[in-house]
Amino acid sequence: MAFDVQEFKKEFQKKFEELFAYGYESGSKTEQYIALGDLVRGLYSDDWIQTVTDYNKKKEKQVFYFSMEFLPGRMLKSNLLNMGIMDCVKQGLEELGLDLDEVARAEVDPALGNGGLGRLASCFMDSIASTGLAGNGNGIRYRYGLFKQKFINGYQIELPENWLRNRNVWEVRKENKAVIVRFGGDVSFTQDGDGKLRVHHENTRDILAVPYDTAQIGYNNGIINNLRLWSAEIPYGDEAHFSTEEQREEVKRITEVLYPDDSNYEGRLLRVQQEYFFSSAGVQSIVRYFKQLKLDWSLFPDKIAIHINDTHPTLAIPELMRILLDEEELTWDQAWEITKKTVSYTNHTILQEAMERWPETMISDLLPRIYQIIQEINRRHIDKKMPLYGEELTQRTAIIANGQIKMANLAIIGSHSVNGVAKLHTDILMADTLHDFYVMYPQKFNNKTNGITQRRWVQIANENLTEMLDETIGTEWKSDPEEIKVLKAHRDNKIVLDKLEQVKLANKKRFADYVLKEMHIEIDPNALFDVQIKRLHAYKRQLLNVLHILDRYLQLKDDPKANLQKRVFIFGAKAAPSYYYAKQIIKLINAIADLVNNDPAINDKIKIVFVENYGVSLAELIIPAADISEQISLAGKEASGTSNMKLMSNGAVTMATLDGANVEIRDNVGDENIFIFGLKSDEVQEYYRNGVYNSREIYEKNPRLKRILNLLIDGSIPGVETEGRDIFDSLVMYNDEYFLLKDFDGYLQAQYEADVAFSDRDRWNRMALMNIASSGPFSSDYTILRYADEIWKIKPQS
Ligand code: 26M
Repeated sequence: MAFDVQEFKKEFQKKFEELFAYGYESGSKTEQYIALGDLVRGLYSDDWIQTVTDYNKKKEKQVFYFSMEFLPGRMLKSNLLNMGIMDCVKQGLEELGLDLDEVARAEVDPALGNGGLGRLASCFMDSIASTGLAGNGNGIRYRYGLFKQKFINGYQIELPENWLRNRNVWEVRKENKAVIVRFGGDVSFTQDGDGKLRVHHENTRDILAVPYDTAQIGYNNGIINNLRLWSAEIPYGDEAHFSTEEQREEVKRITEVLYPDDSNYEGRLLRVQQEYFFSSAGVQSIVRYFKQLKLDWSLFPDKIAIHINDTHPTLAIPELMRILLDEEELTWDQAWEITKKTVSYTNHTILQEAMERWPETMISDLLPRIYQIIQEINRRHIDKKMPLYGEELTQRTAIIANGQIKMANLAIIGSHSVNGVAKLHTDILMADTLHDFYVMYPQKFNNKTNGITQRRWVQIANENLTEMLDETIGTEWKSDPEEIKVLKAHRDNKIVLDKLEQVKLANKKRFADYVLKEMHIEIDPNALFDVQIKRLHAYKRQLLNVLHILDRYLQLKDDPKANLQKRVFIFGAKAAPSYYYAKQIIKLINAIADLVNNDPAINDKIKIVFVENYGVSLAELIIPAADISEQISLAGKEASGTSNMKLMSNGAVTMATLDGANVEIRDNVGDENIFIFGLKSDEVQEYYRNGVYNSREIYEKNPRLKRILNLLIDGSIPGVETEGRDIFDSLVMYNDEYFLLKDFDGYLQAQYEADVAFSDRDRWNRMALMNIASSGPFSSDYTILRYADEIWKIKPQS
């Protein structure tokens, strides 16, 4: 983008004065940020309009990525980077006496997602624009994002996250693009003169869906796509139907707050309202766009792809059917062909408790017409498959059973593609979780291993590494992430390895400063930084990490001079507010942190840092500072993981079970550059099947482990009387559902091997280098190009 520093300075000052009617010097950081954001938005508006105009003119096929969650992180720097004006703006601000990083920190991080699934959606939005694909996001503009986490006396407390407290400079409200979403009402049919059956849907409760659009800027390519988030409002001129405060509240409630669960489904009416609200609004605006192209309906799938991120937007399927049948008067067979060809679905979990199933009566009351359509889809499915696959298998694939509607079944039957998010995950879906469907529709199943965007996770989060890479291998890797592999040629180059060590050290110092300032804990940047950052869940086994820490603690208690590698254990994790056990683990970790961090006998050999309110912004600070990446879920449980990829790209060495995408990471980086331990997925399956696992026996027979576990119940850790007992019981008395005790020995061994490796600086730096150099294939750019090529059938714009 043509733009020079002097011009920028003038424009910035002008913009600031226009907005705030005084000079920028006297403004707050927030005001400076708003002025800068506003200016930047003005700079890309032409390209934004141009991109949309081009797509429309060329009638290019477009993908619409439907997701209940997006976790974009702060957008200022990523917009500057992708527009190619980062350096210019940085220098201009500097000349005005301002620091870009400080100004950027004034942006509120929009936490409109829970974790992996939401962040993946945002990496994908960046990659879709950056690879030059015509794509759009479709989601919800929650008034409140994921709760803000606080620790009080070591317990997690949830506070509302009012992310819109300052002006959101990136969004554009588009009232003229609003649509009506209808709930409830009565459905009736009449036979008209022309012999056609007409559907009448009356007495509905009508909600206005107003879109807020945010630009998704491609990397140095002039392409700007759109992320559309919908907000629920009272329809204009319909105030009569919403005369009571209660009625008005009900409307607002629909897009008020993000559900803070990422693994446990609950059949809540409000949740399904949210799901239908944004699915319907999205489908309606797509149909409106398609109609303006004036093409035959049969061409719909040639112009539109709708991708559903997990089952949350599955109602897009019956909604598209409804519009094609009732409003556009296509036949069932025409509508069904179009719908199937248009929709594709990604599965993100095999945990049974996370599978969405809605009570039939809830859907029939809330969405009577949609319910009829689901019934008809189900009826036809059963009729068609029964003669081919027999009663039993066919019934297991039914959408409606036992008074429940199974969303995954609807998503698979109503789409042409079903994908998992890592090779192992997809294999498990085909062989196990979704095996019945795999028998019926083998051609629908495919794998798309997740990816991340190195633009945010390396270029923005890790400027030190970026600079070092540019000096060492040039800048190719920035536009073609695979090119980072040429770094491998420097694996034995002592100068490069030392530089890499300096980069890591600088990042560790930056994090140490944060920890000192915000948490008043002093940590040594020369210690090994051991990082586990992800939602708190039993299957992710943060508790296994804790058992390892306690093992070190006991060694140092026995012998304060024990020759152990100095480590800082870093945790970031939110627990779902209703997930009692996860919250107990948070309390336990905080209690152990208090104990260990303040025990002089430990001599600072162990420090534990559990950051409050982990999210995208904190990830950007922690990941560049990590030495070890903890990816220790029970094999077969973590669909993919993506923090594993972010940490690897920043030179952390992975400590992992063979789960999710860890398998592919190992394949790429090689056994000598990763620490693998623990049960394999098929071994876990076998234990579940034959039921011979006995954790109590391991406890009794392993004195080292027994001593650790006893710490939980003998008062050694102050403040965790009930938590210690409950957690002990889950492991010893209730047979340790996630096999922590079984994997304990292997984990310890791998950890002590890591100590040895870390103490050999050249060896460790080489491992870090090999991880960075092997991370290219995990770019979401490649993932997205595979979605585009194999599922969506759309091509990058030239
Ligand atoms: C469902 C119903 C009600 C309320 C919330 C939910 C819900 C929300 C988010 C369920 C699951 C949600 O996310 C699951 C998730 O984040 N899965 C992760 O997806 C990542 C991207 O594919 C993977 O890398 C992780 O392994 C997987 O756990």
